[in-house]
Amino acid sequence: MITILLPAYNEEEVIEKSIDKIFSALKLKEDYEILVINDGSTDRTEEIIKKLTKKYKNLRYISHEKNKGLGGAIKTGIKEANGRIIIELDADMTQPIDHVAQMVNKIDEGNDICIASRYIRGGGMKNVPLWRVLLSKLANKAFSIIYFTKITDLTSGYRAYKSSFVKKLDLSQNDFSIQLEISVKMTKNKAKISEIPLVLTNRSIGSSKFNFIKAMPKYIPVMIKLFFIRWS
Ligand SMILES: Nc1nc2c(ncn2[C@@H]2O[C@H](COP(=O)(O)OP(=O)(O)OP(=O)(O)O)[C@@H](O)[C@H]2O)c(=O)[nH]1
Ligand SMILES: [Mg+2]
Repeated sequence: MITILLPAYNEEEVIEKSIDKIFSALKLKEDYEILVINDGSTDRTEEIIKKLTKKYKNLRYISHEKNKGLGGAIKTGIKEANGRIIIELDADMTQPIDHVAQMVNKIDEGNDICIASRYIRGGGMKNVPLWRVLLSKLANKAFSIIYFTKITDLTSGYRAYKSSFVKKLDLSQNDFSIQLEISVKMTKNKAKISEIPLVLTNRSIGSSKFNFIKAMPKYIPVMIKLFFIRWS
């Protein structure tokens, strides 16, 4: 069994399309479940997912009463996932679903994590505003040096984990920095790491939950904390 983990916060415009797309396009040799973490959405996200559970028996969801943030949602998802492999994916259809089979293969080859990376050959971003491209590129370059890791895209939200490995990590971040935290802790714990190229497209449905101005000041203490964890 494989778990497709979808964190969703106020995604009423895209969540149905996203789930329909996965169930129609994803062909795996093994059973899979979609696990949606509805993170205290205040729009119709929960109502839509609930309706879809009648259509798809392999769709499960967990709702947080209040919004905990992306990290809070990912932590719940990792804990509750039944799969031997967990594939984490954004709910906004910006990442092509057809990479999943390849990522499953990478885990089956003995890797503990496979990241869909924008920064290896063949990867990139399409229609994403230039300031975000440059900022993300620069930050990830710096992260891979500071944390001395093979991972080139430490903040990618599209990745596969060997369940037993990621479930053992002690995770604490509740916001977008959870991706960085997992990347650094995987490295620290000597995980076998692999990457495949990802071409990320800009979100065309719904609205972005990433607020750079809000996120940046919170990121700095996390970066420092992770530095000490990495080198302790
Ligand atoms: N559970 C949960 N999910 C969240 C939260 N914030 C964002 N997400 C989800 O995390 C994923 C990534 O958020 P996005 O808004 O797409 O952020 P982004 O990919 O950096 O930016 P855009 O694609 O430009 O919007 C989406 O599936 C969101 O629904 C949150 O507070 N809780
Ligand atoms: Mg997105």
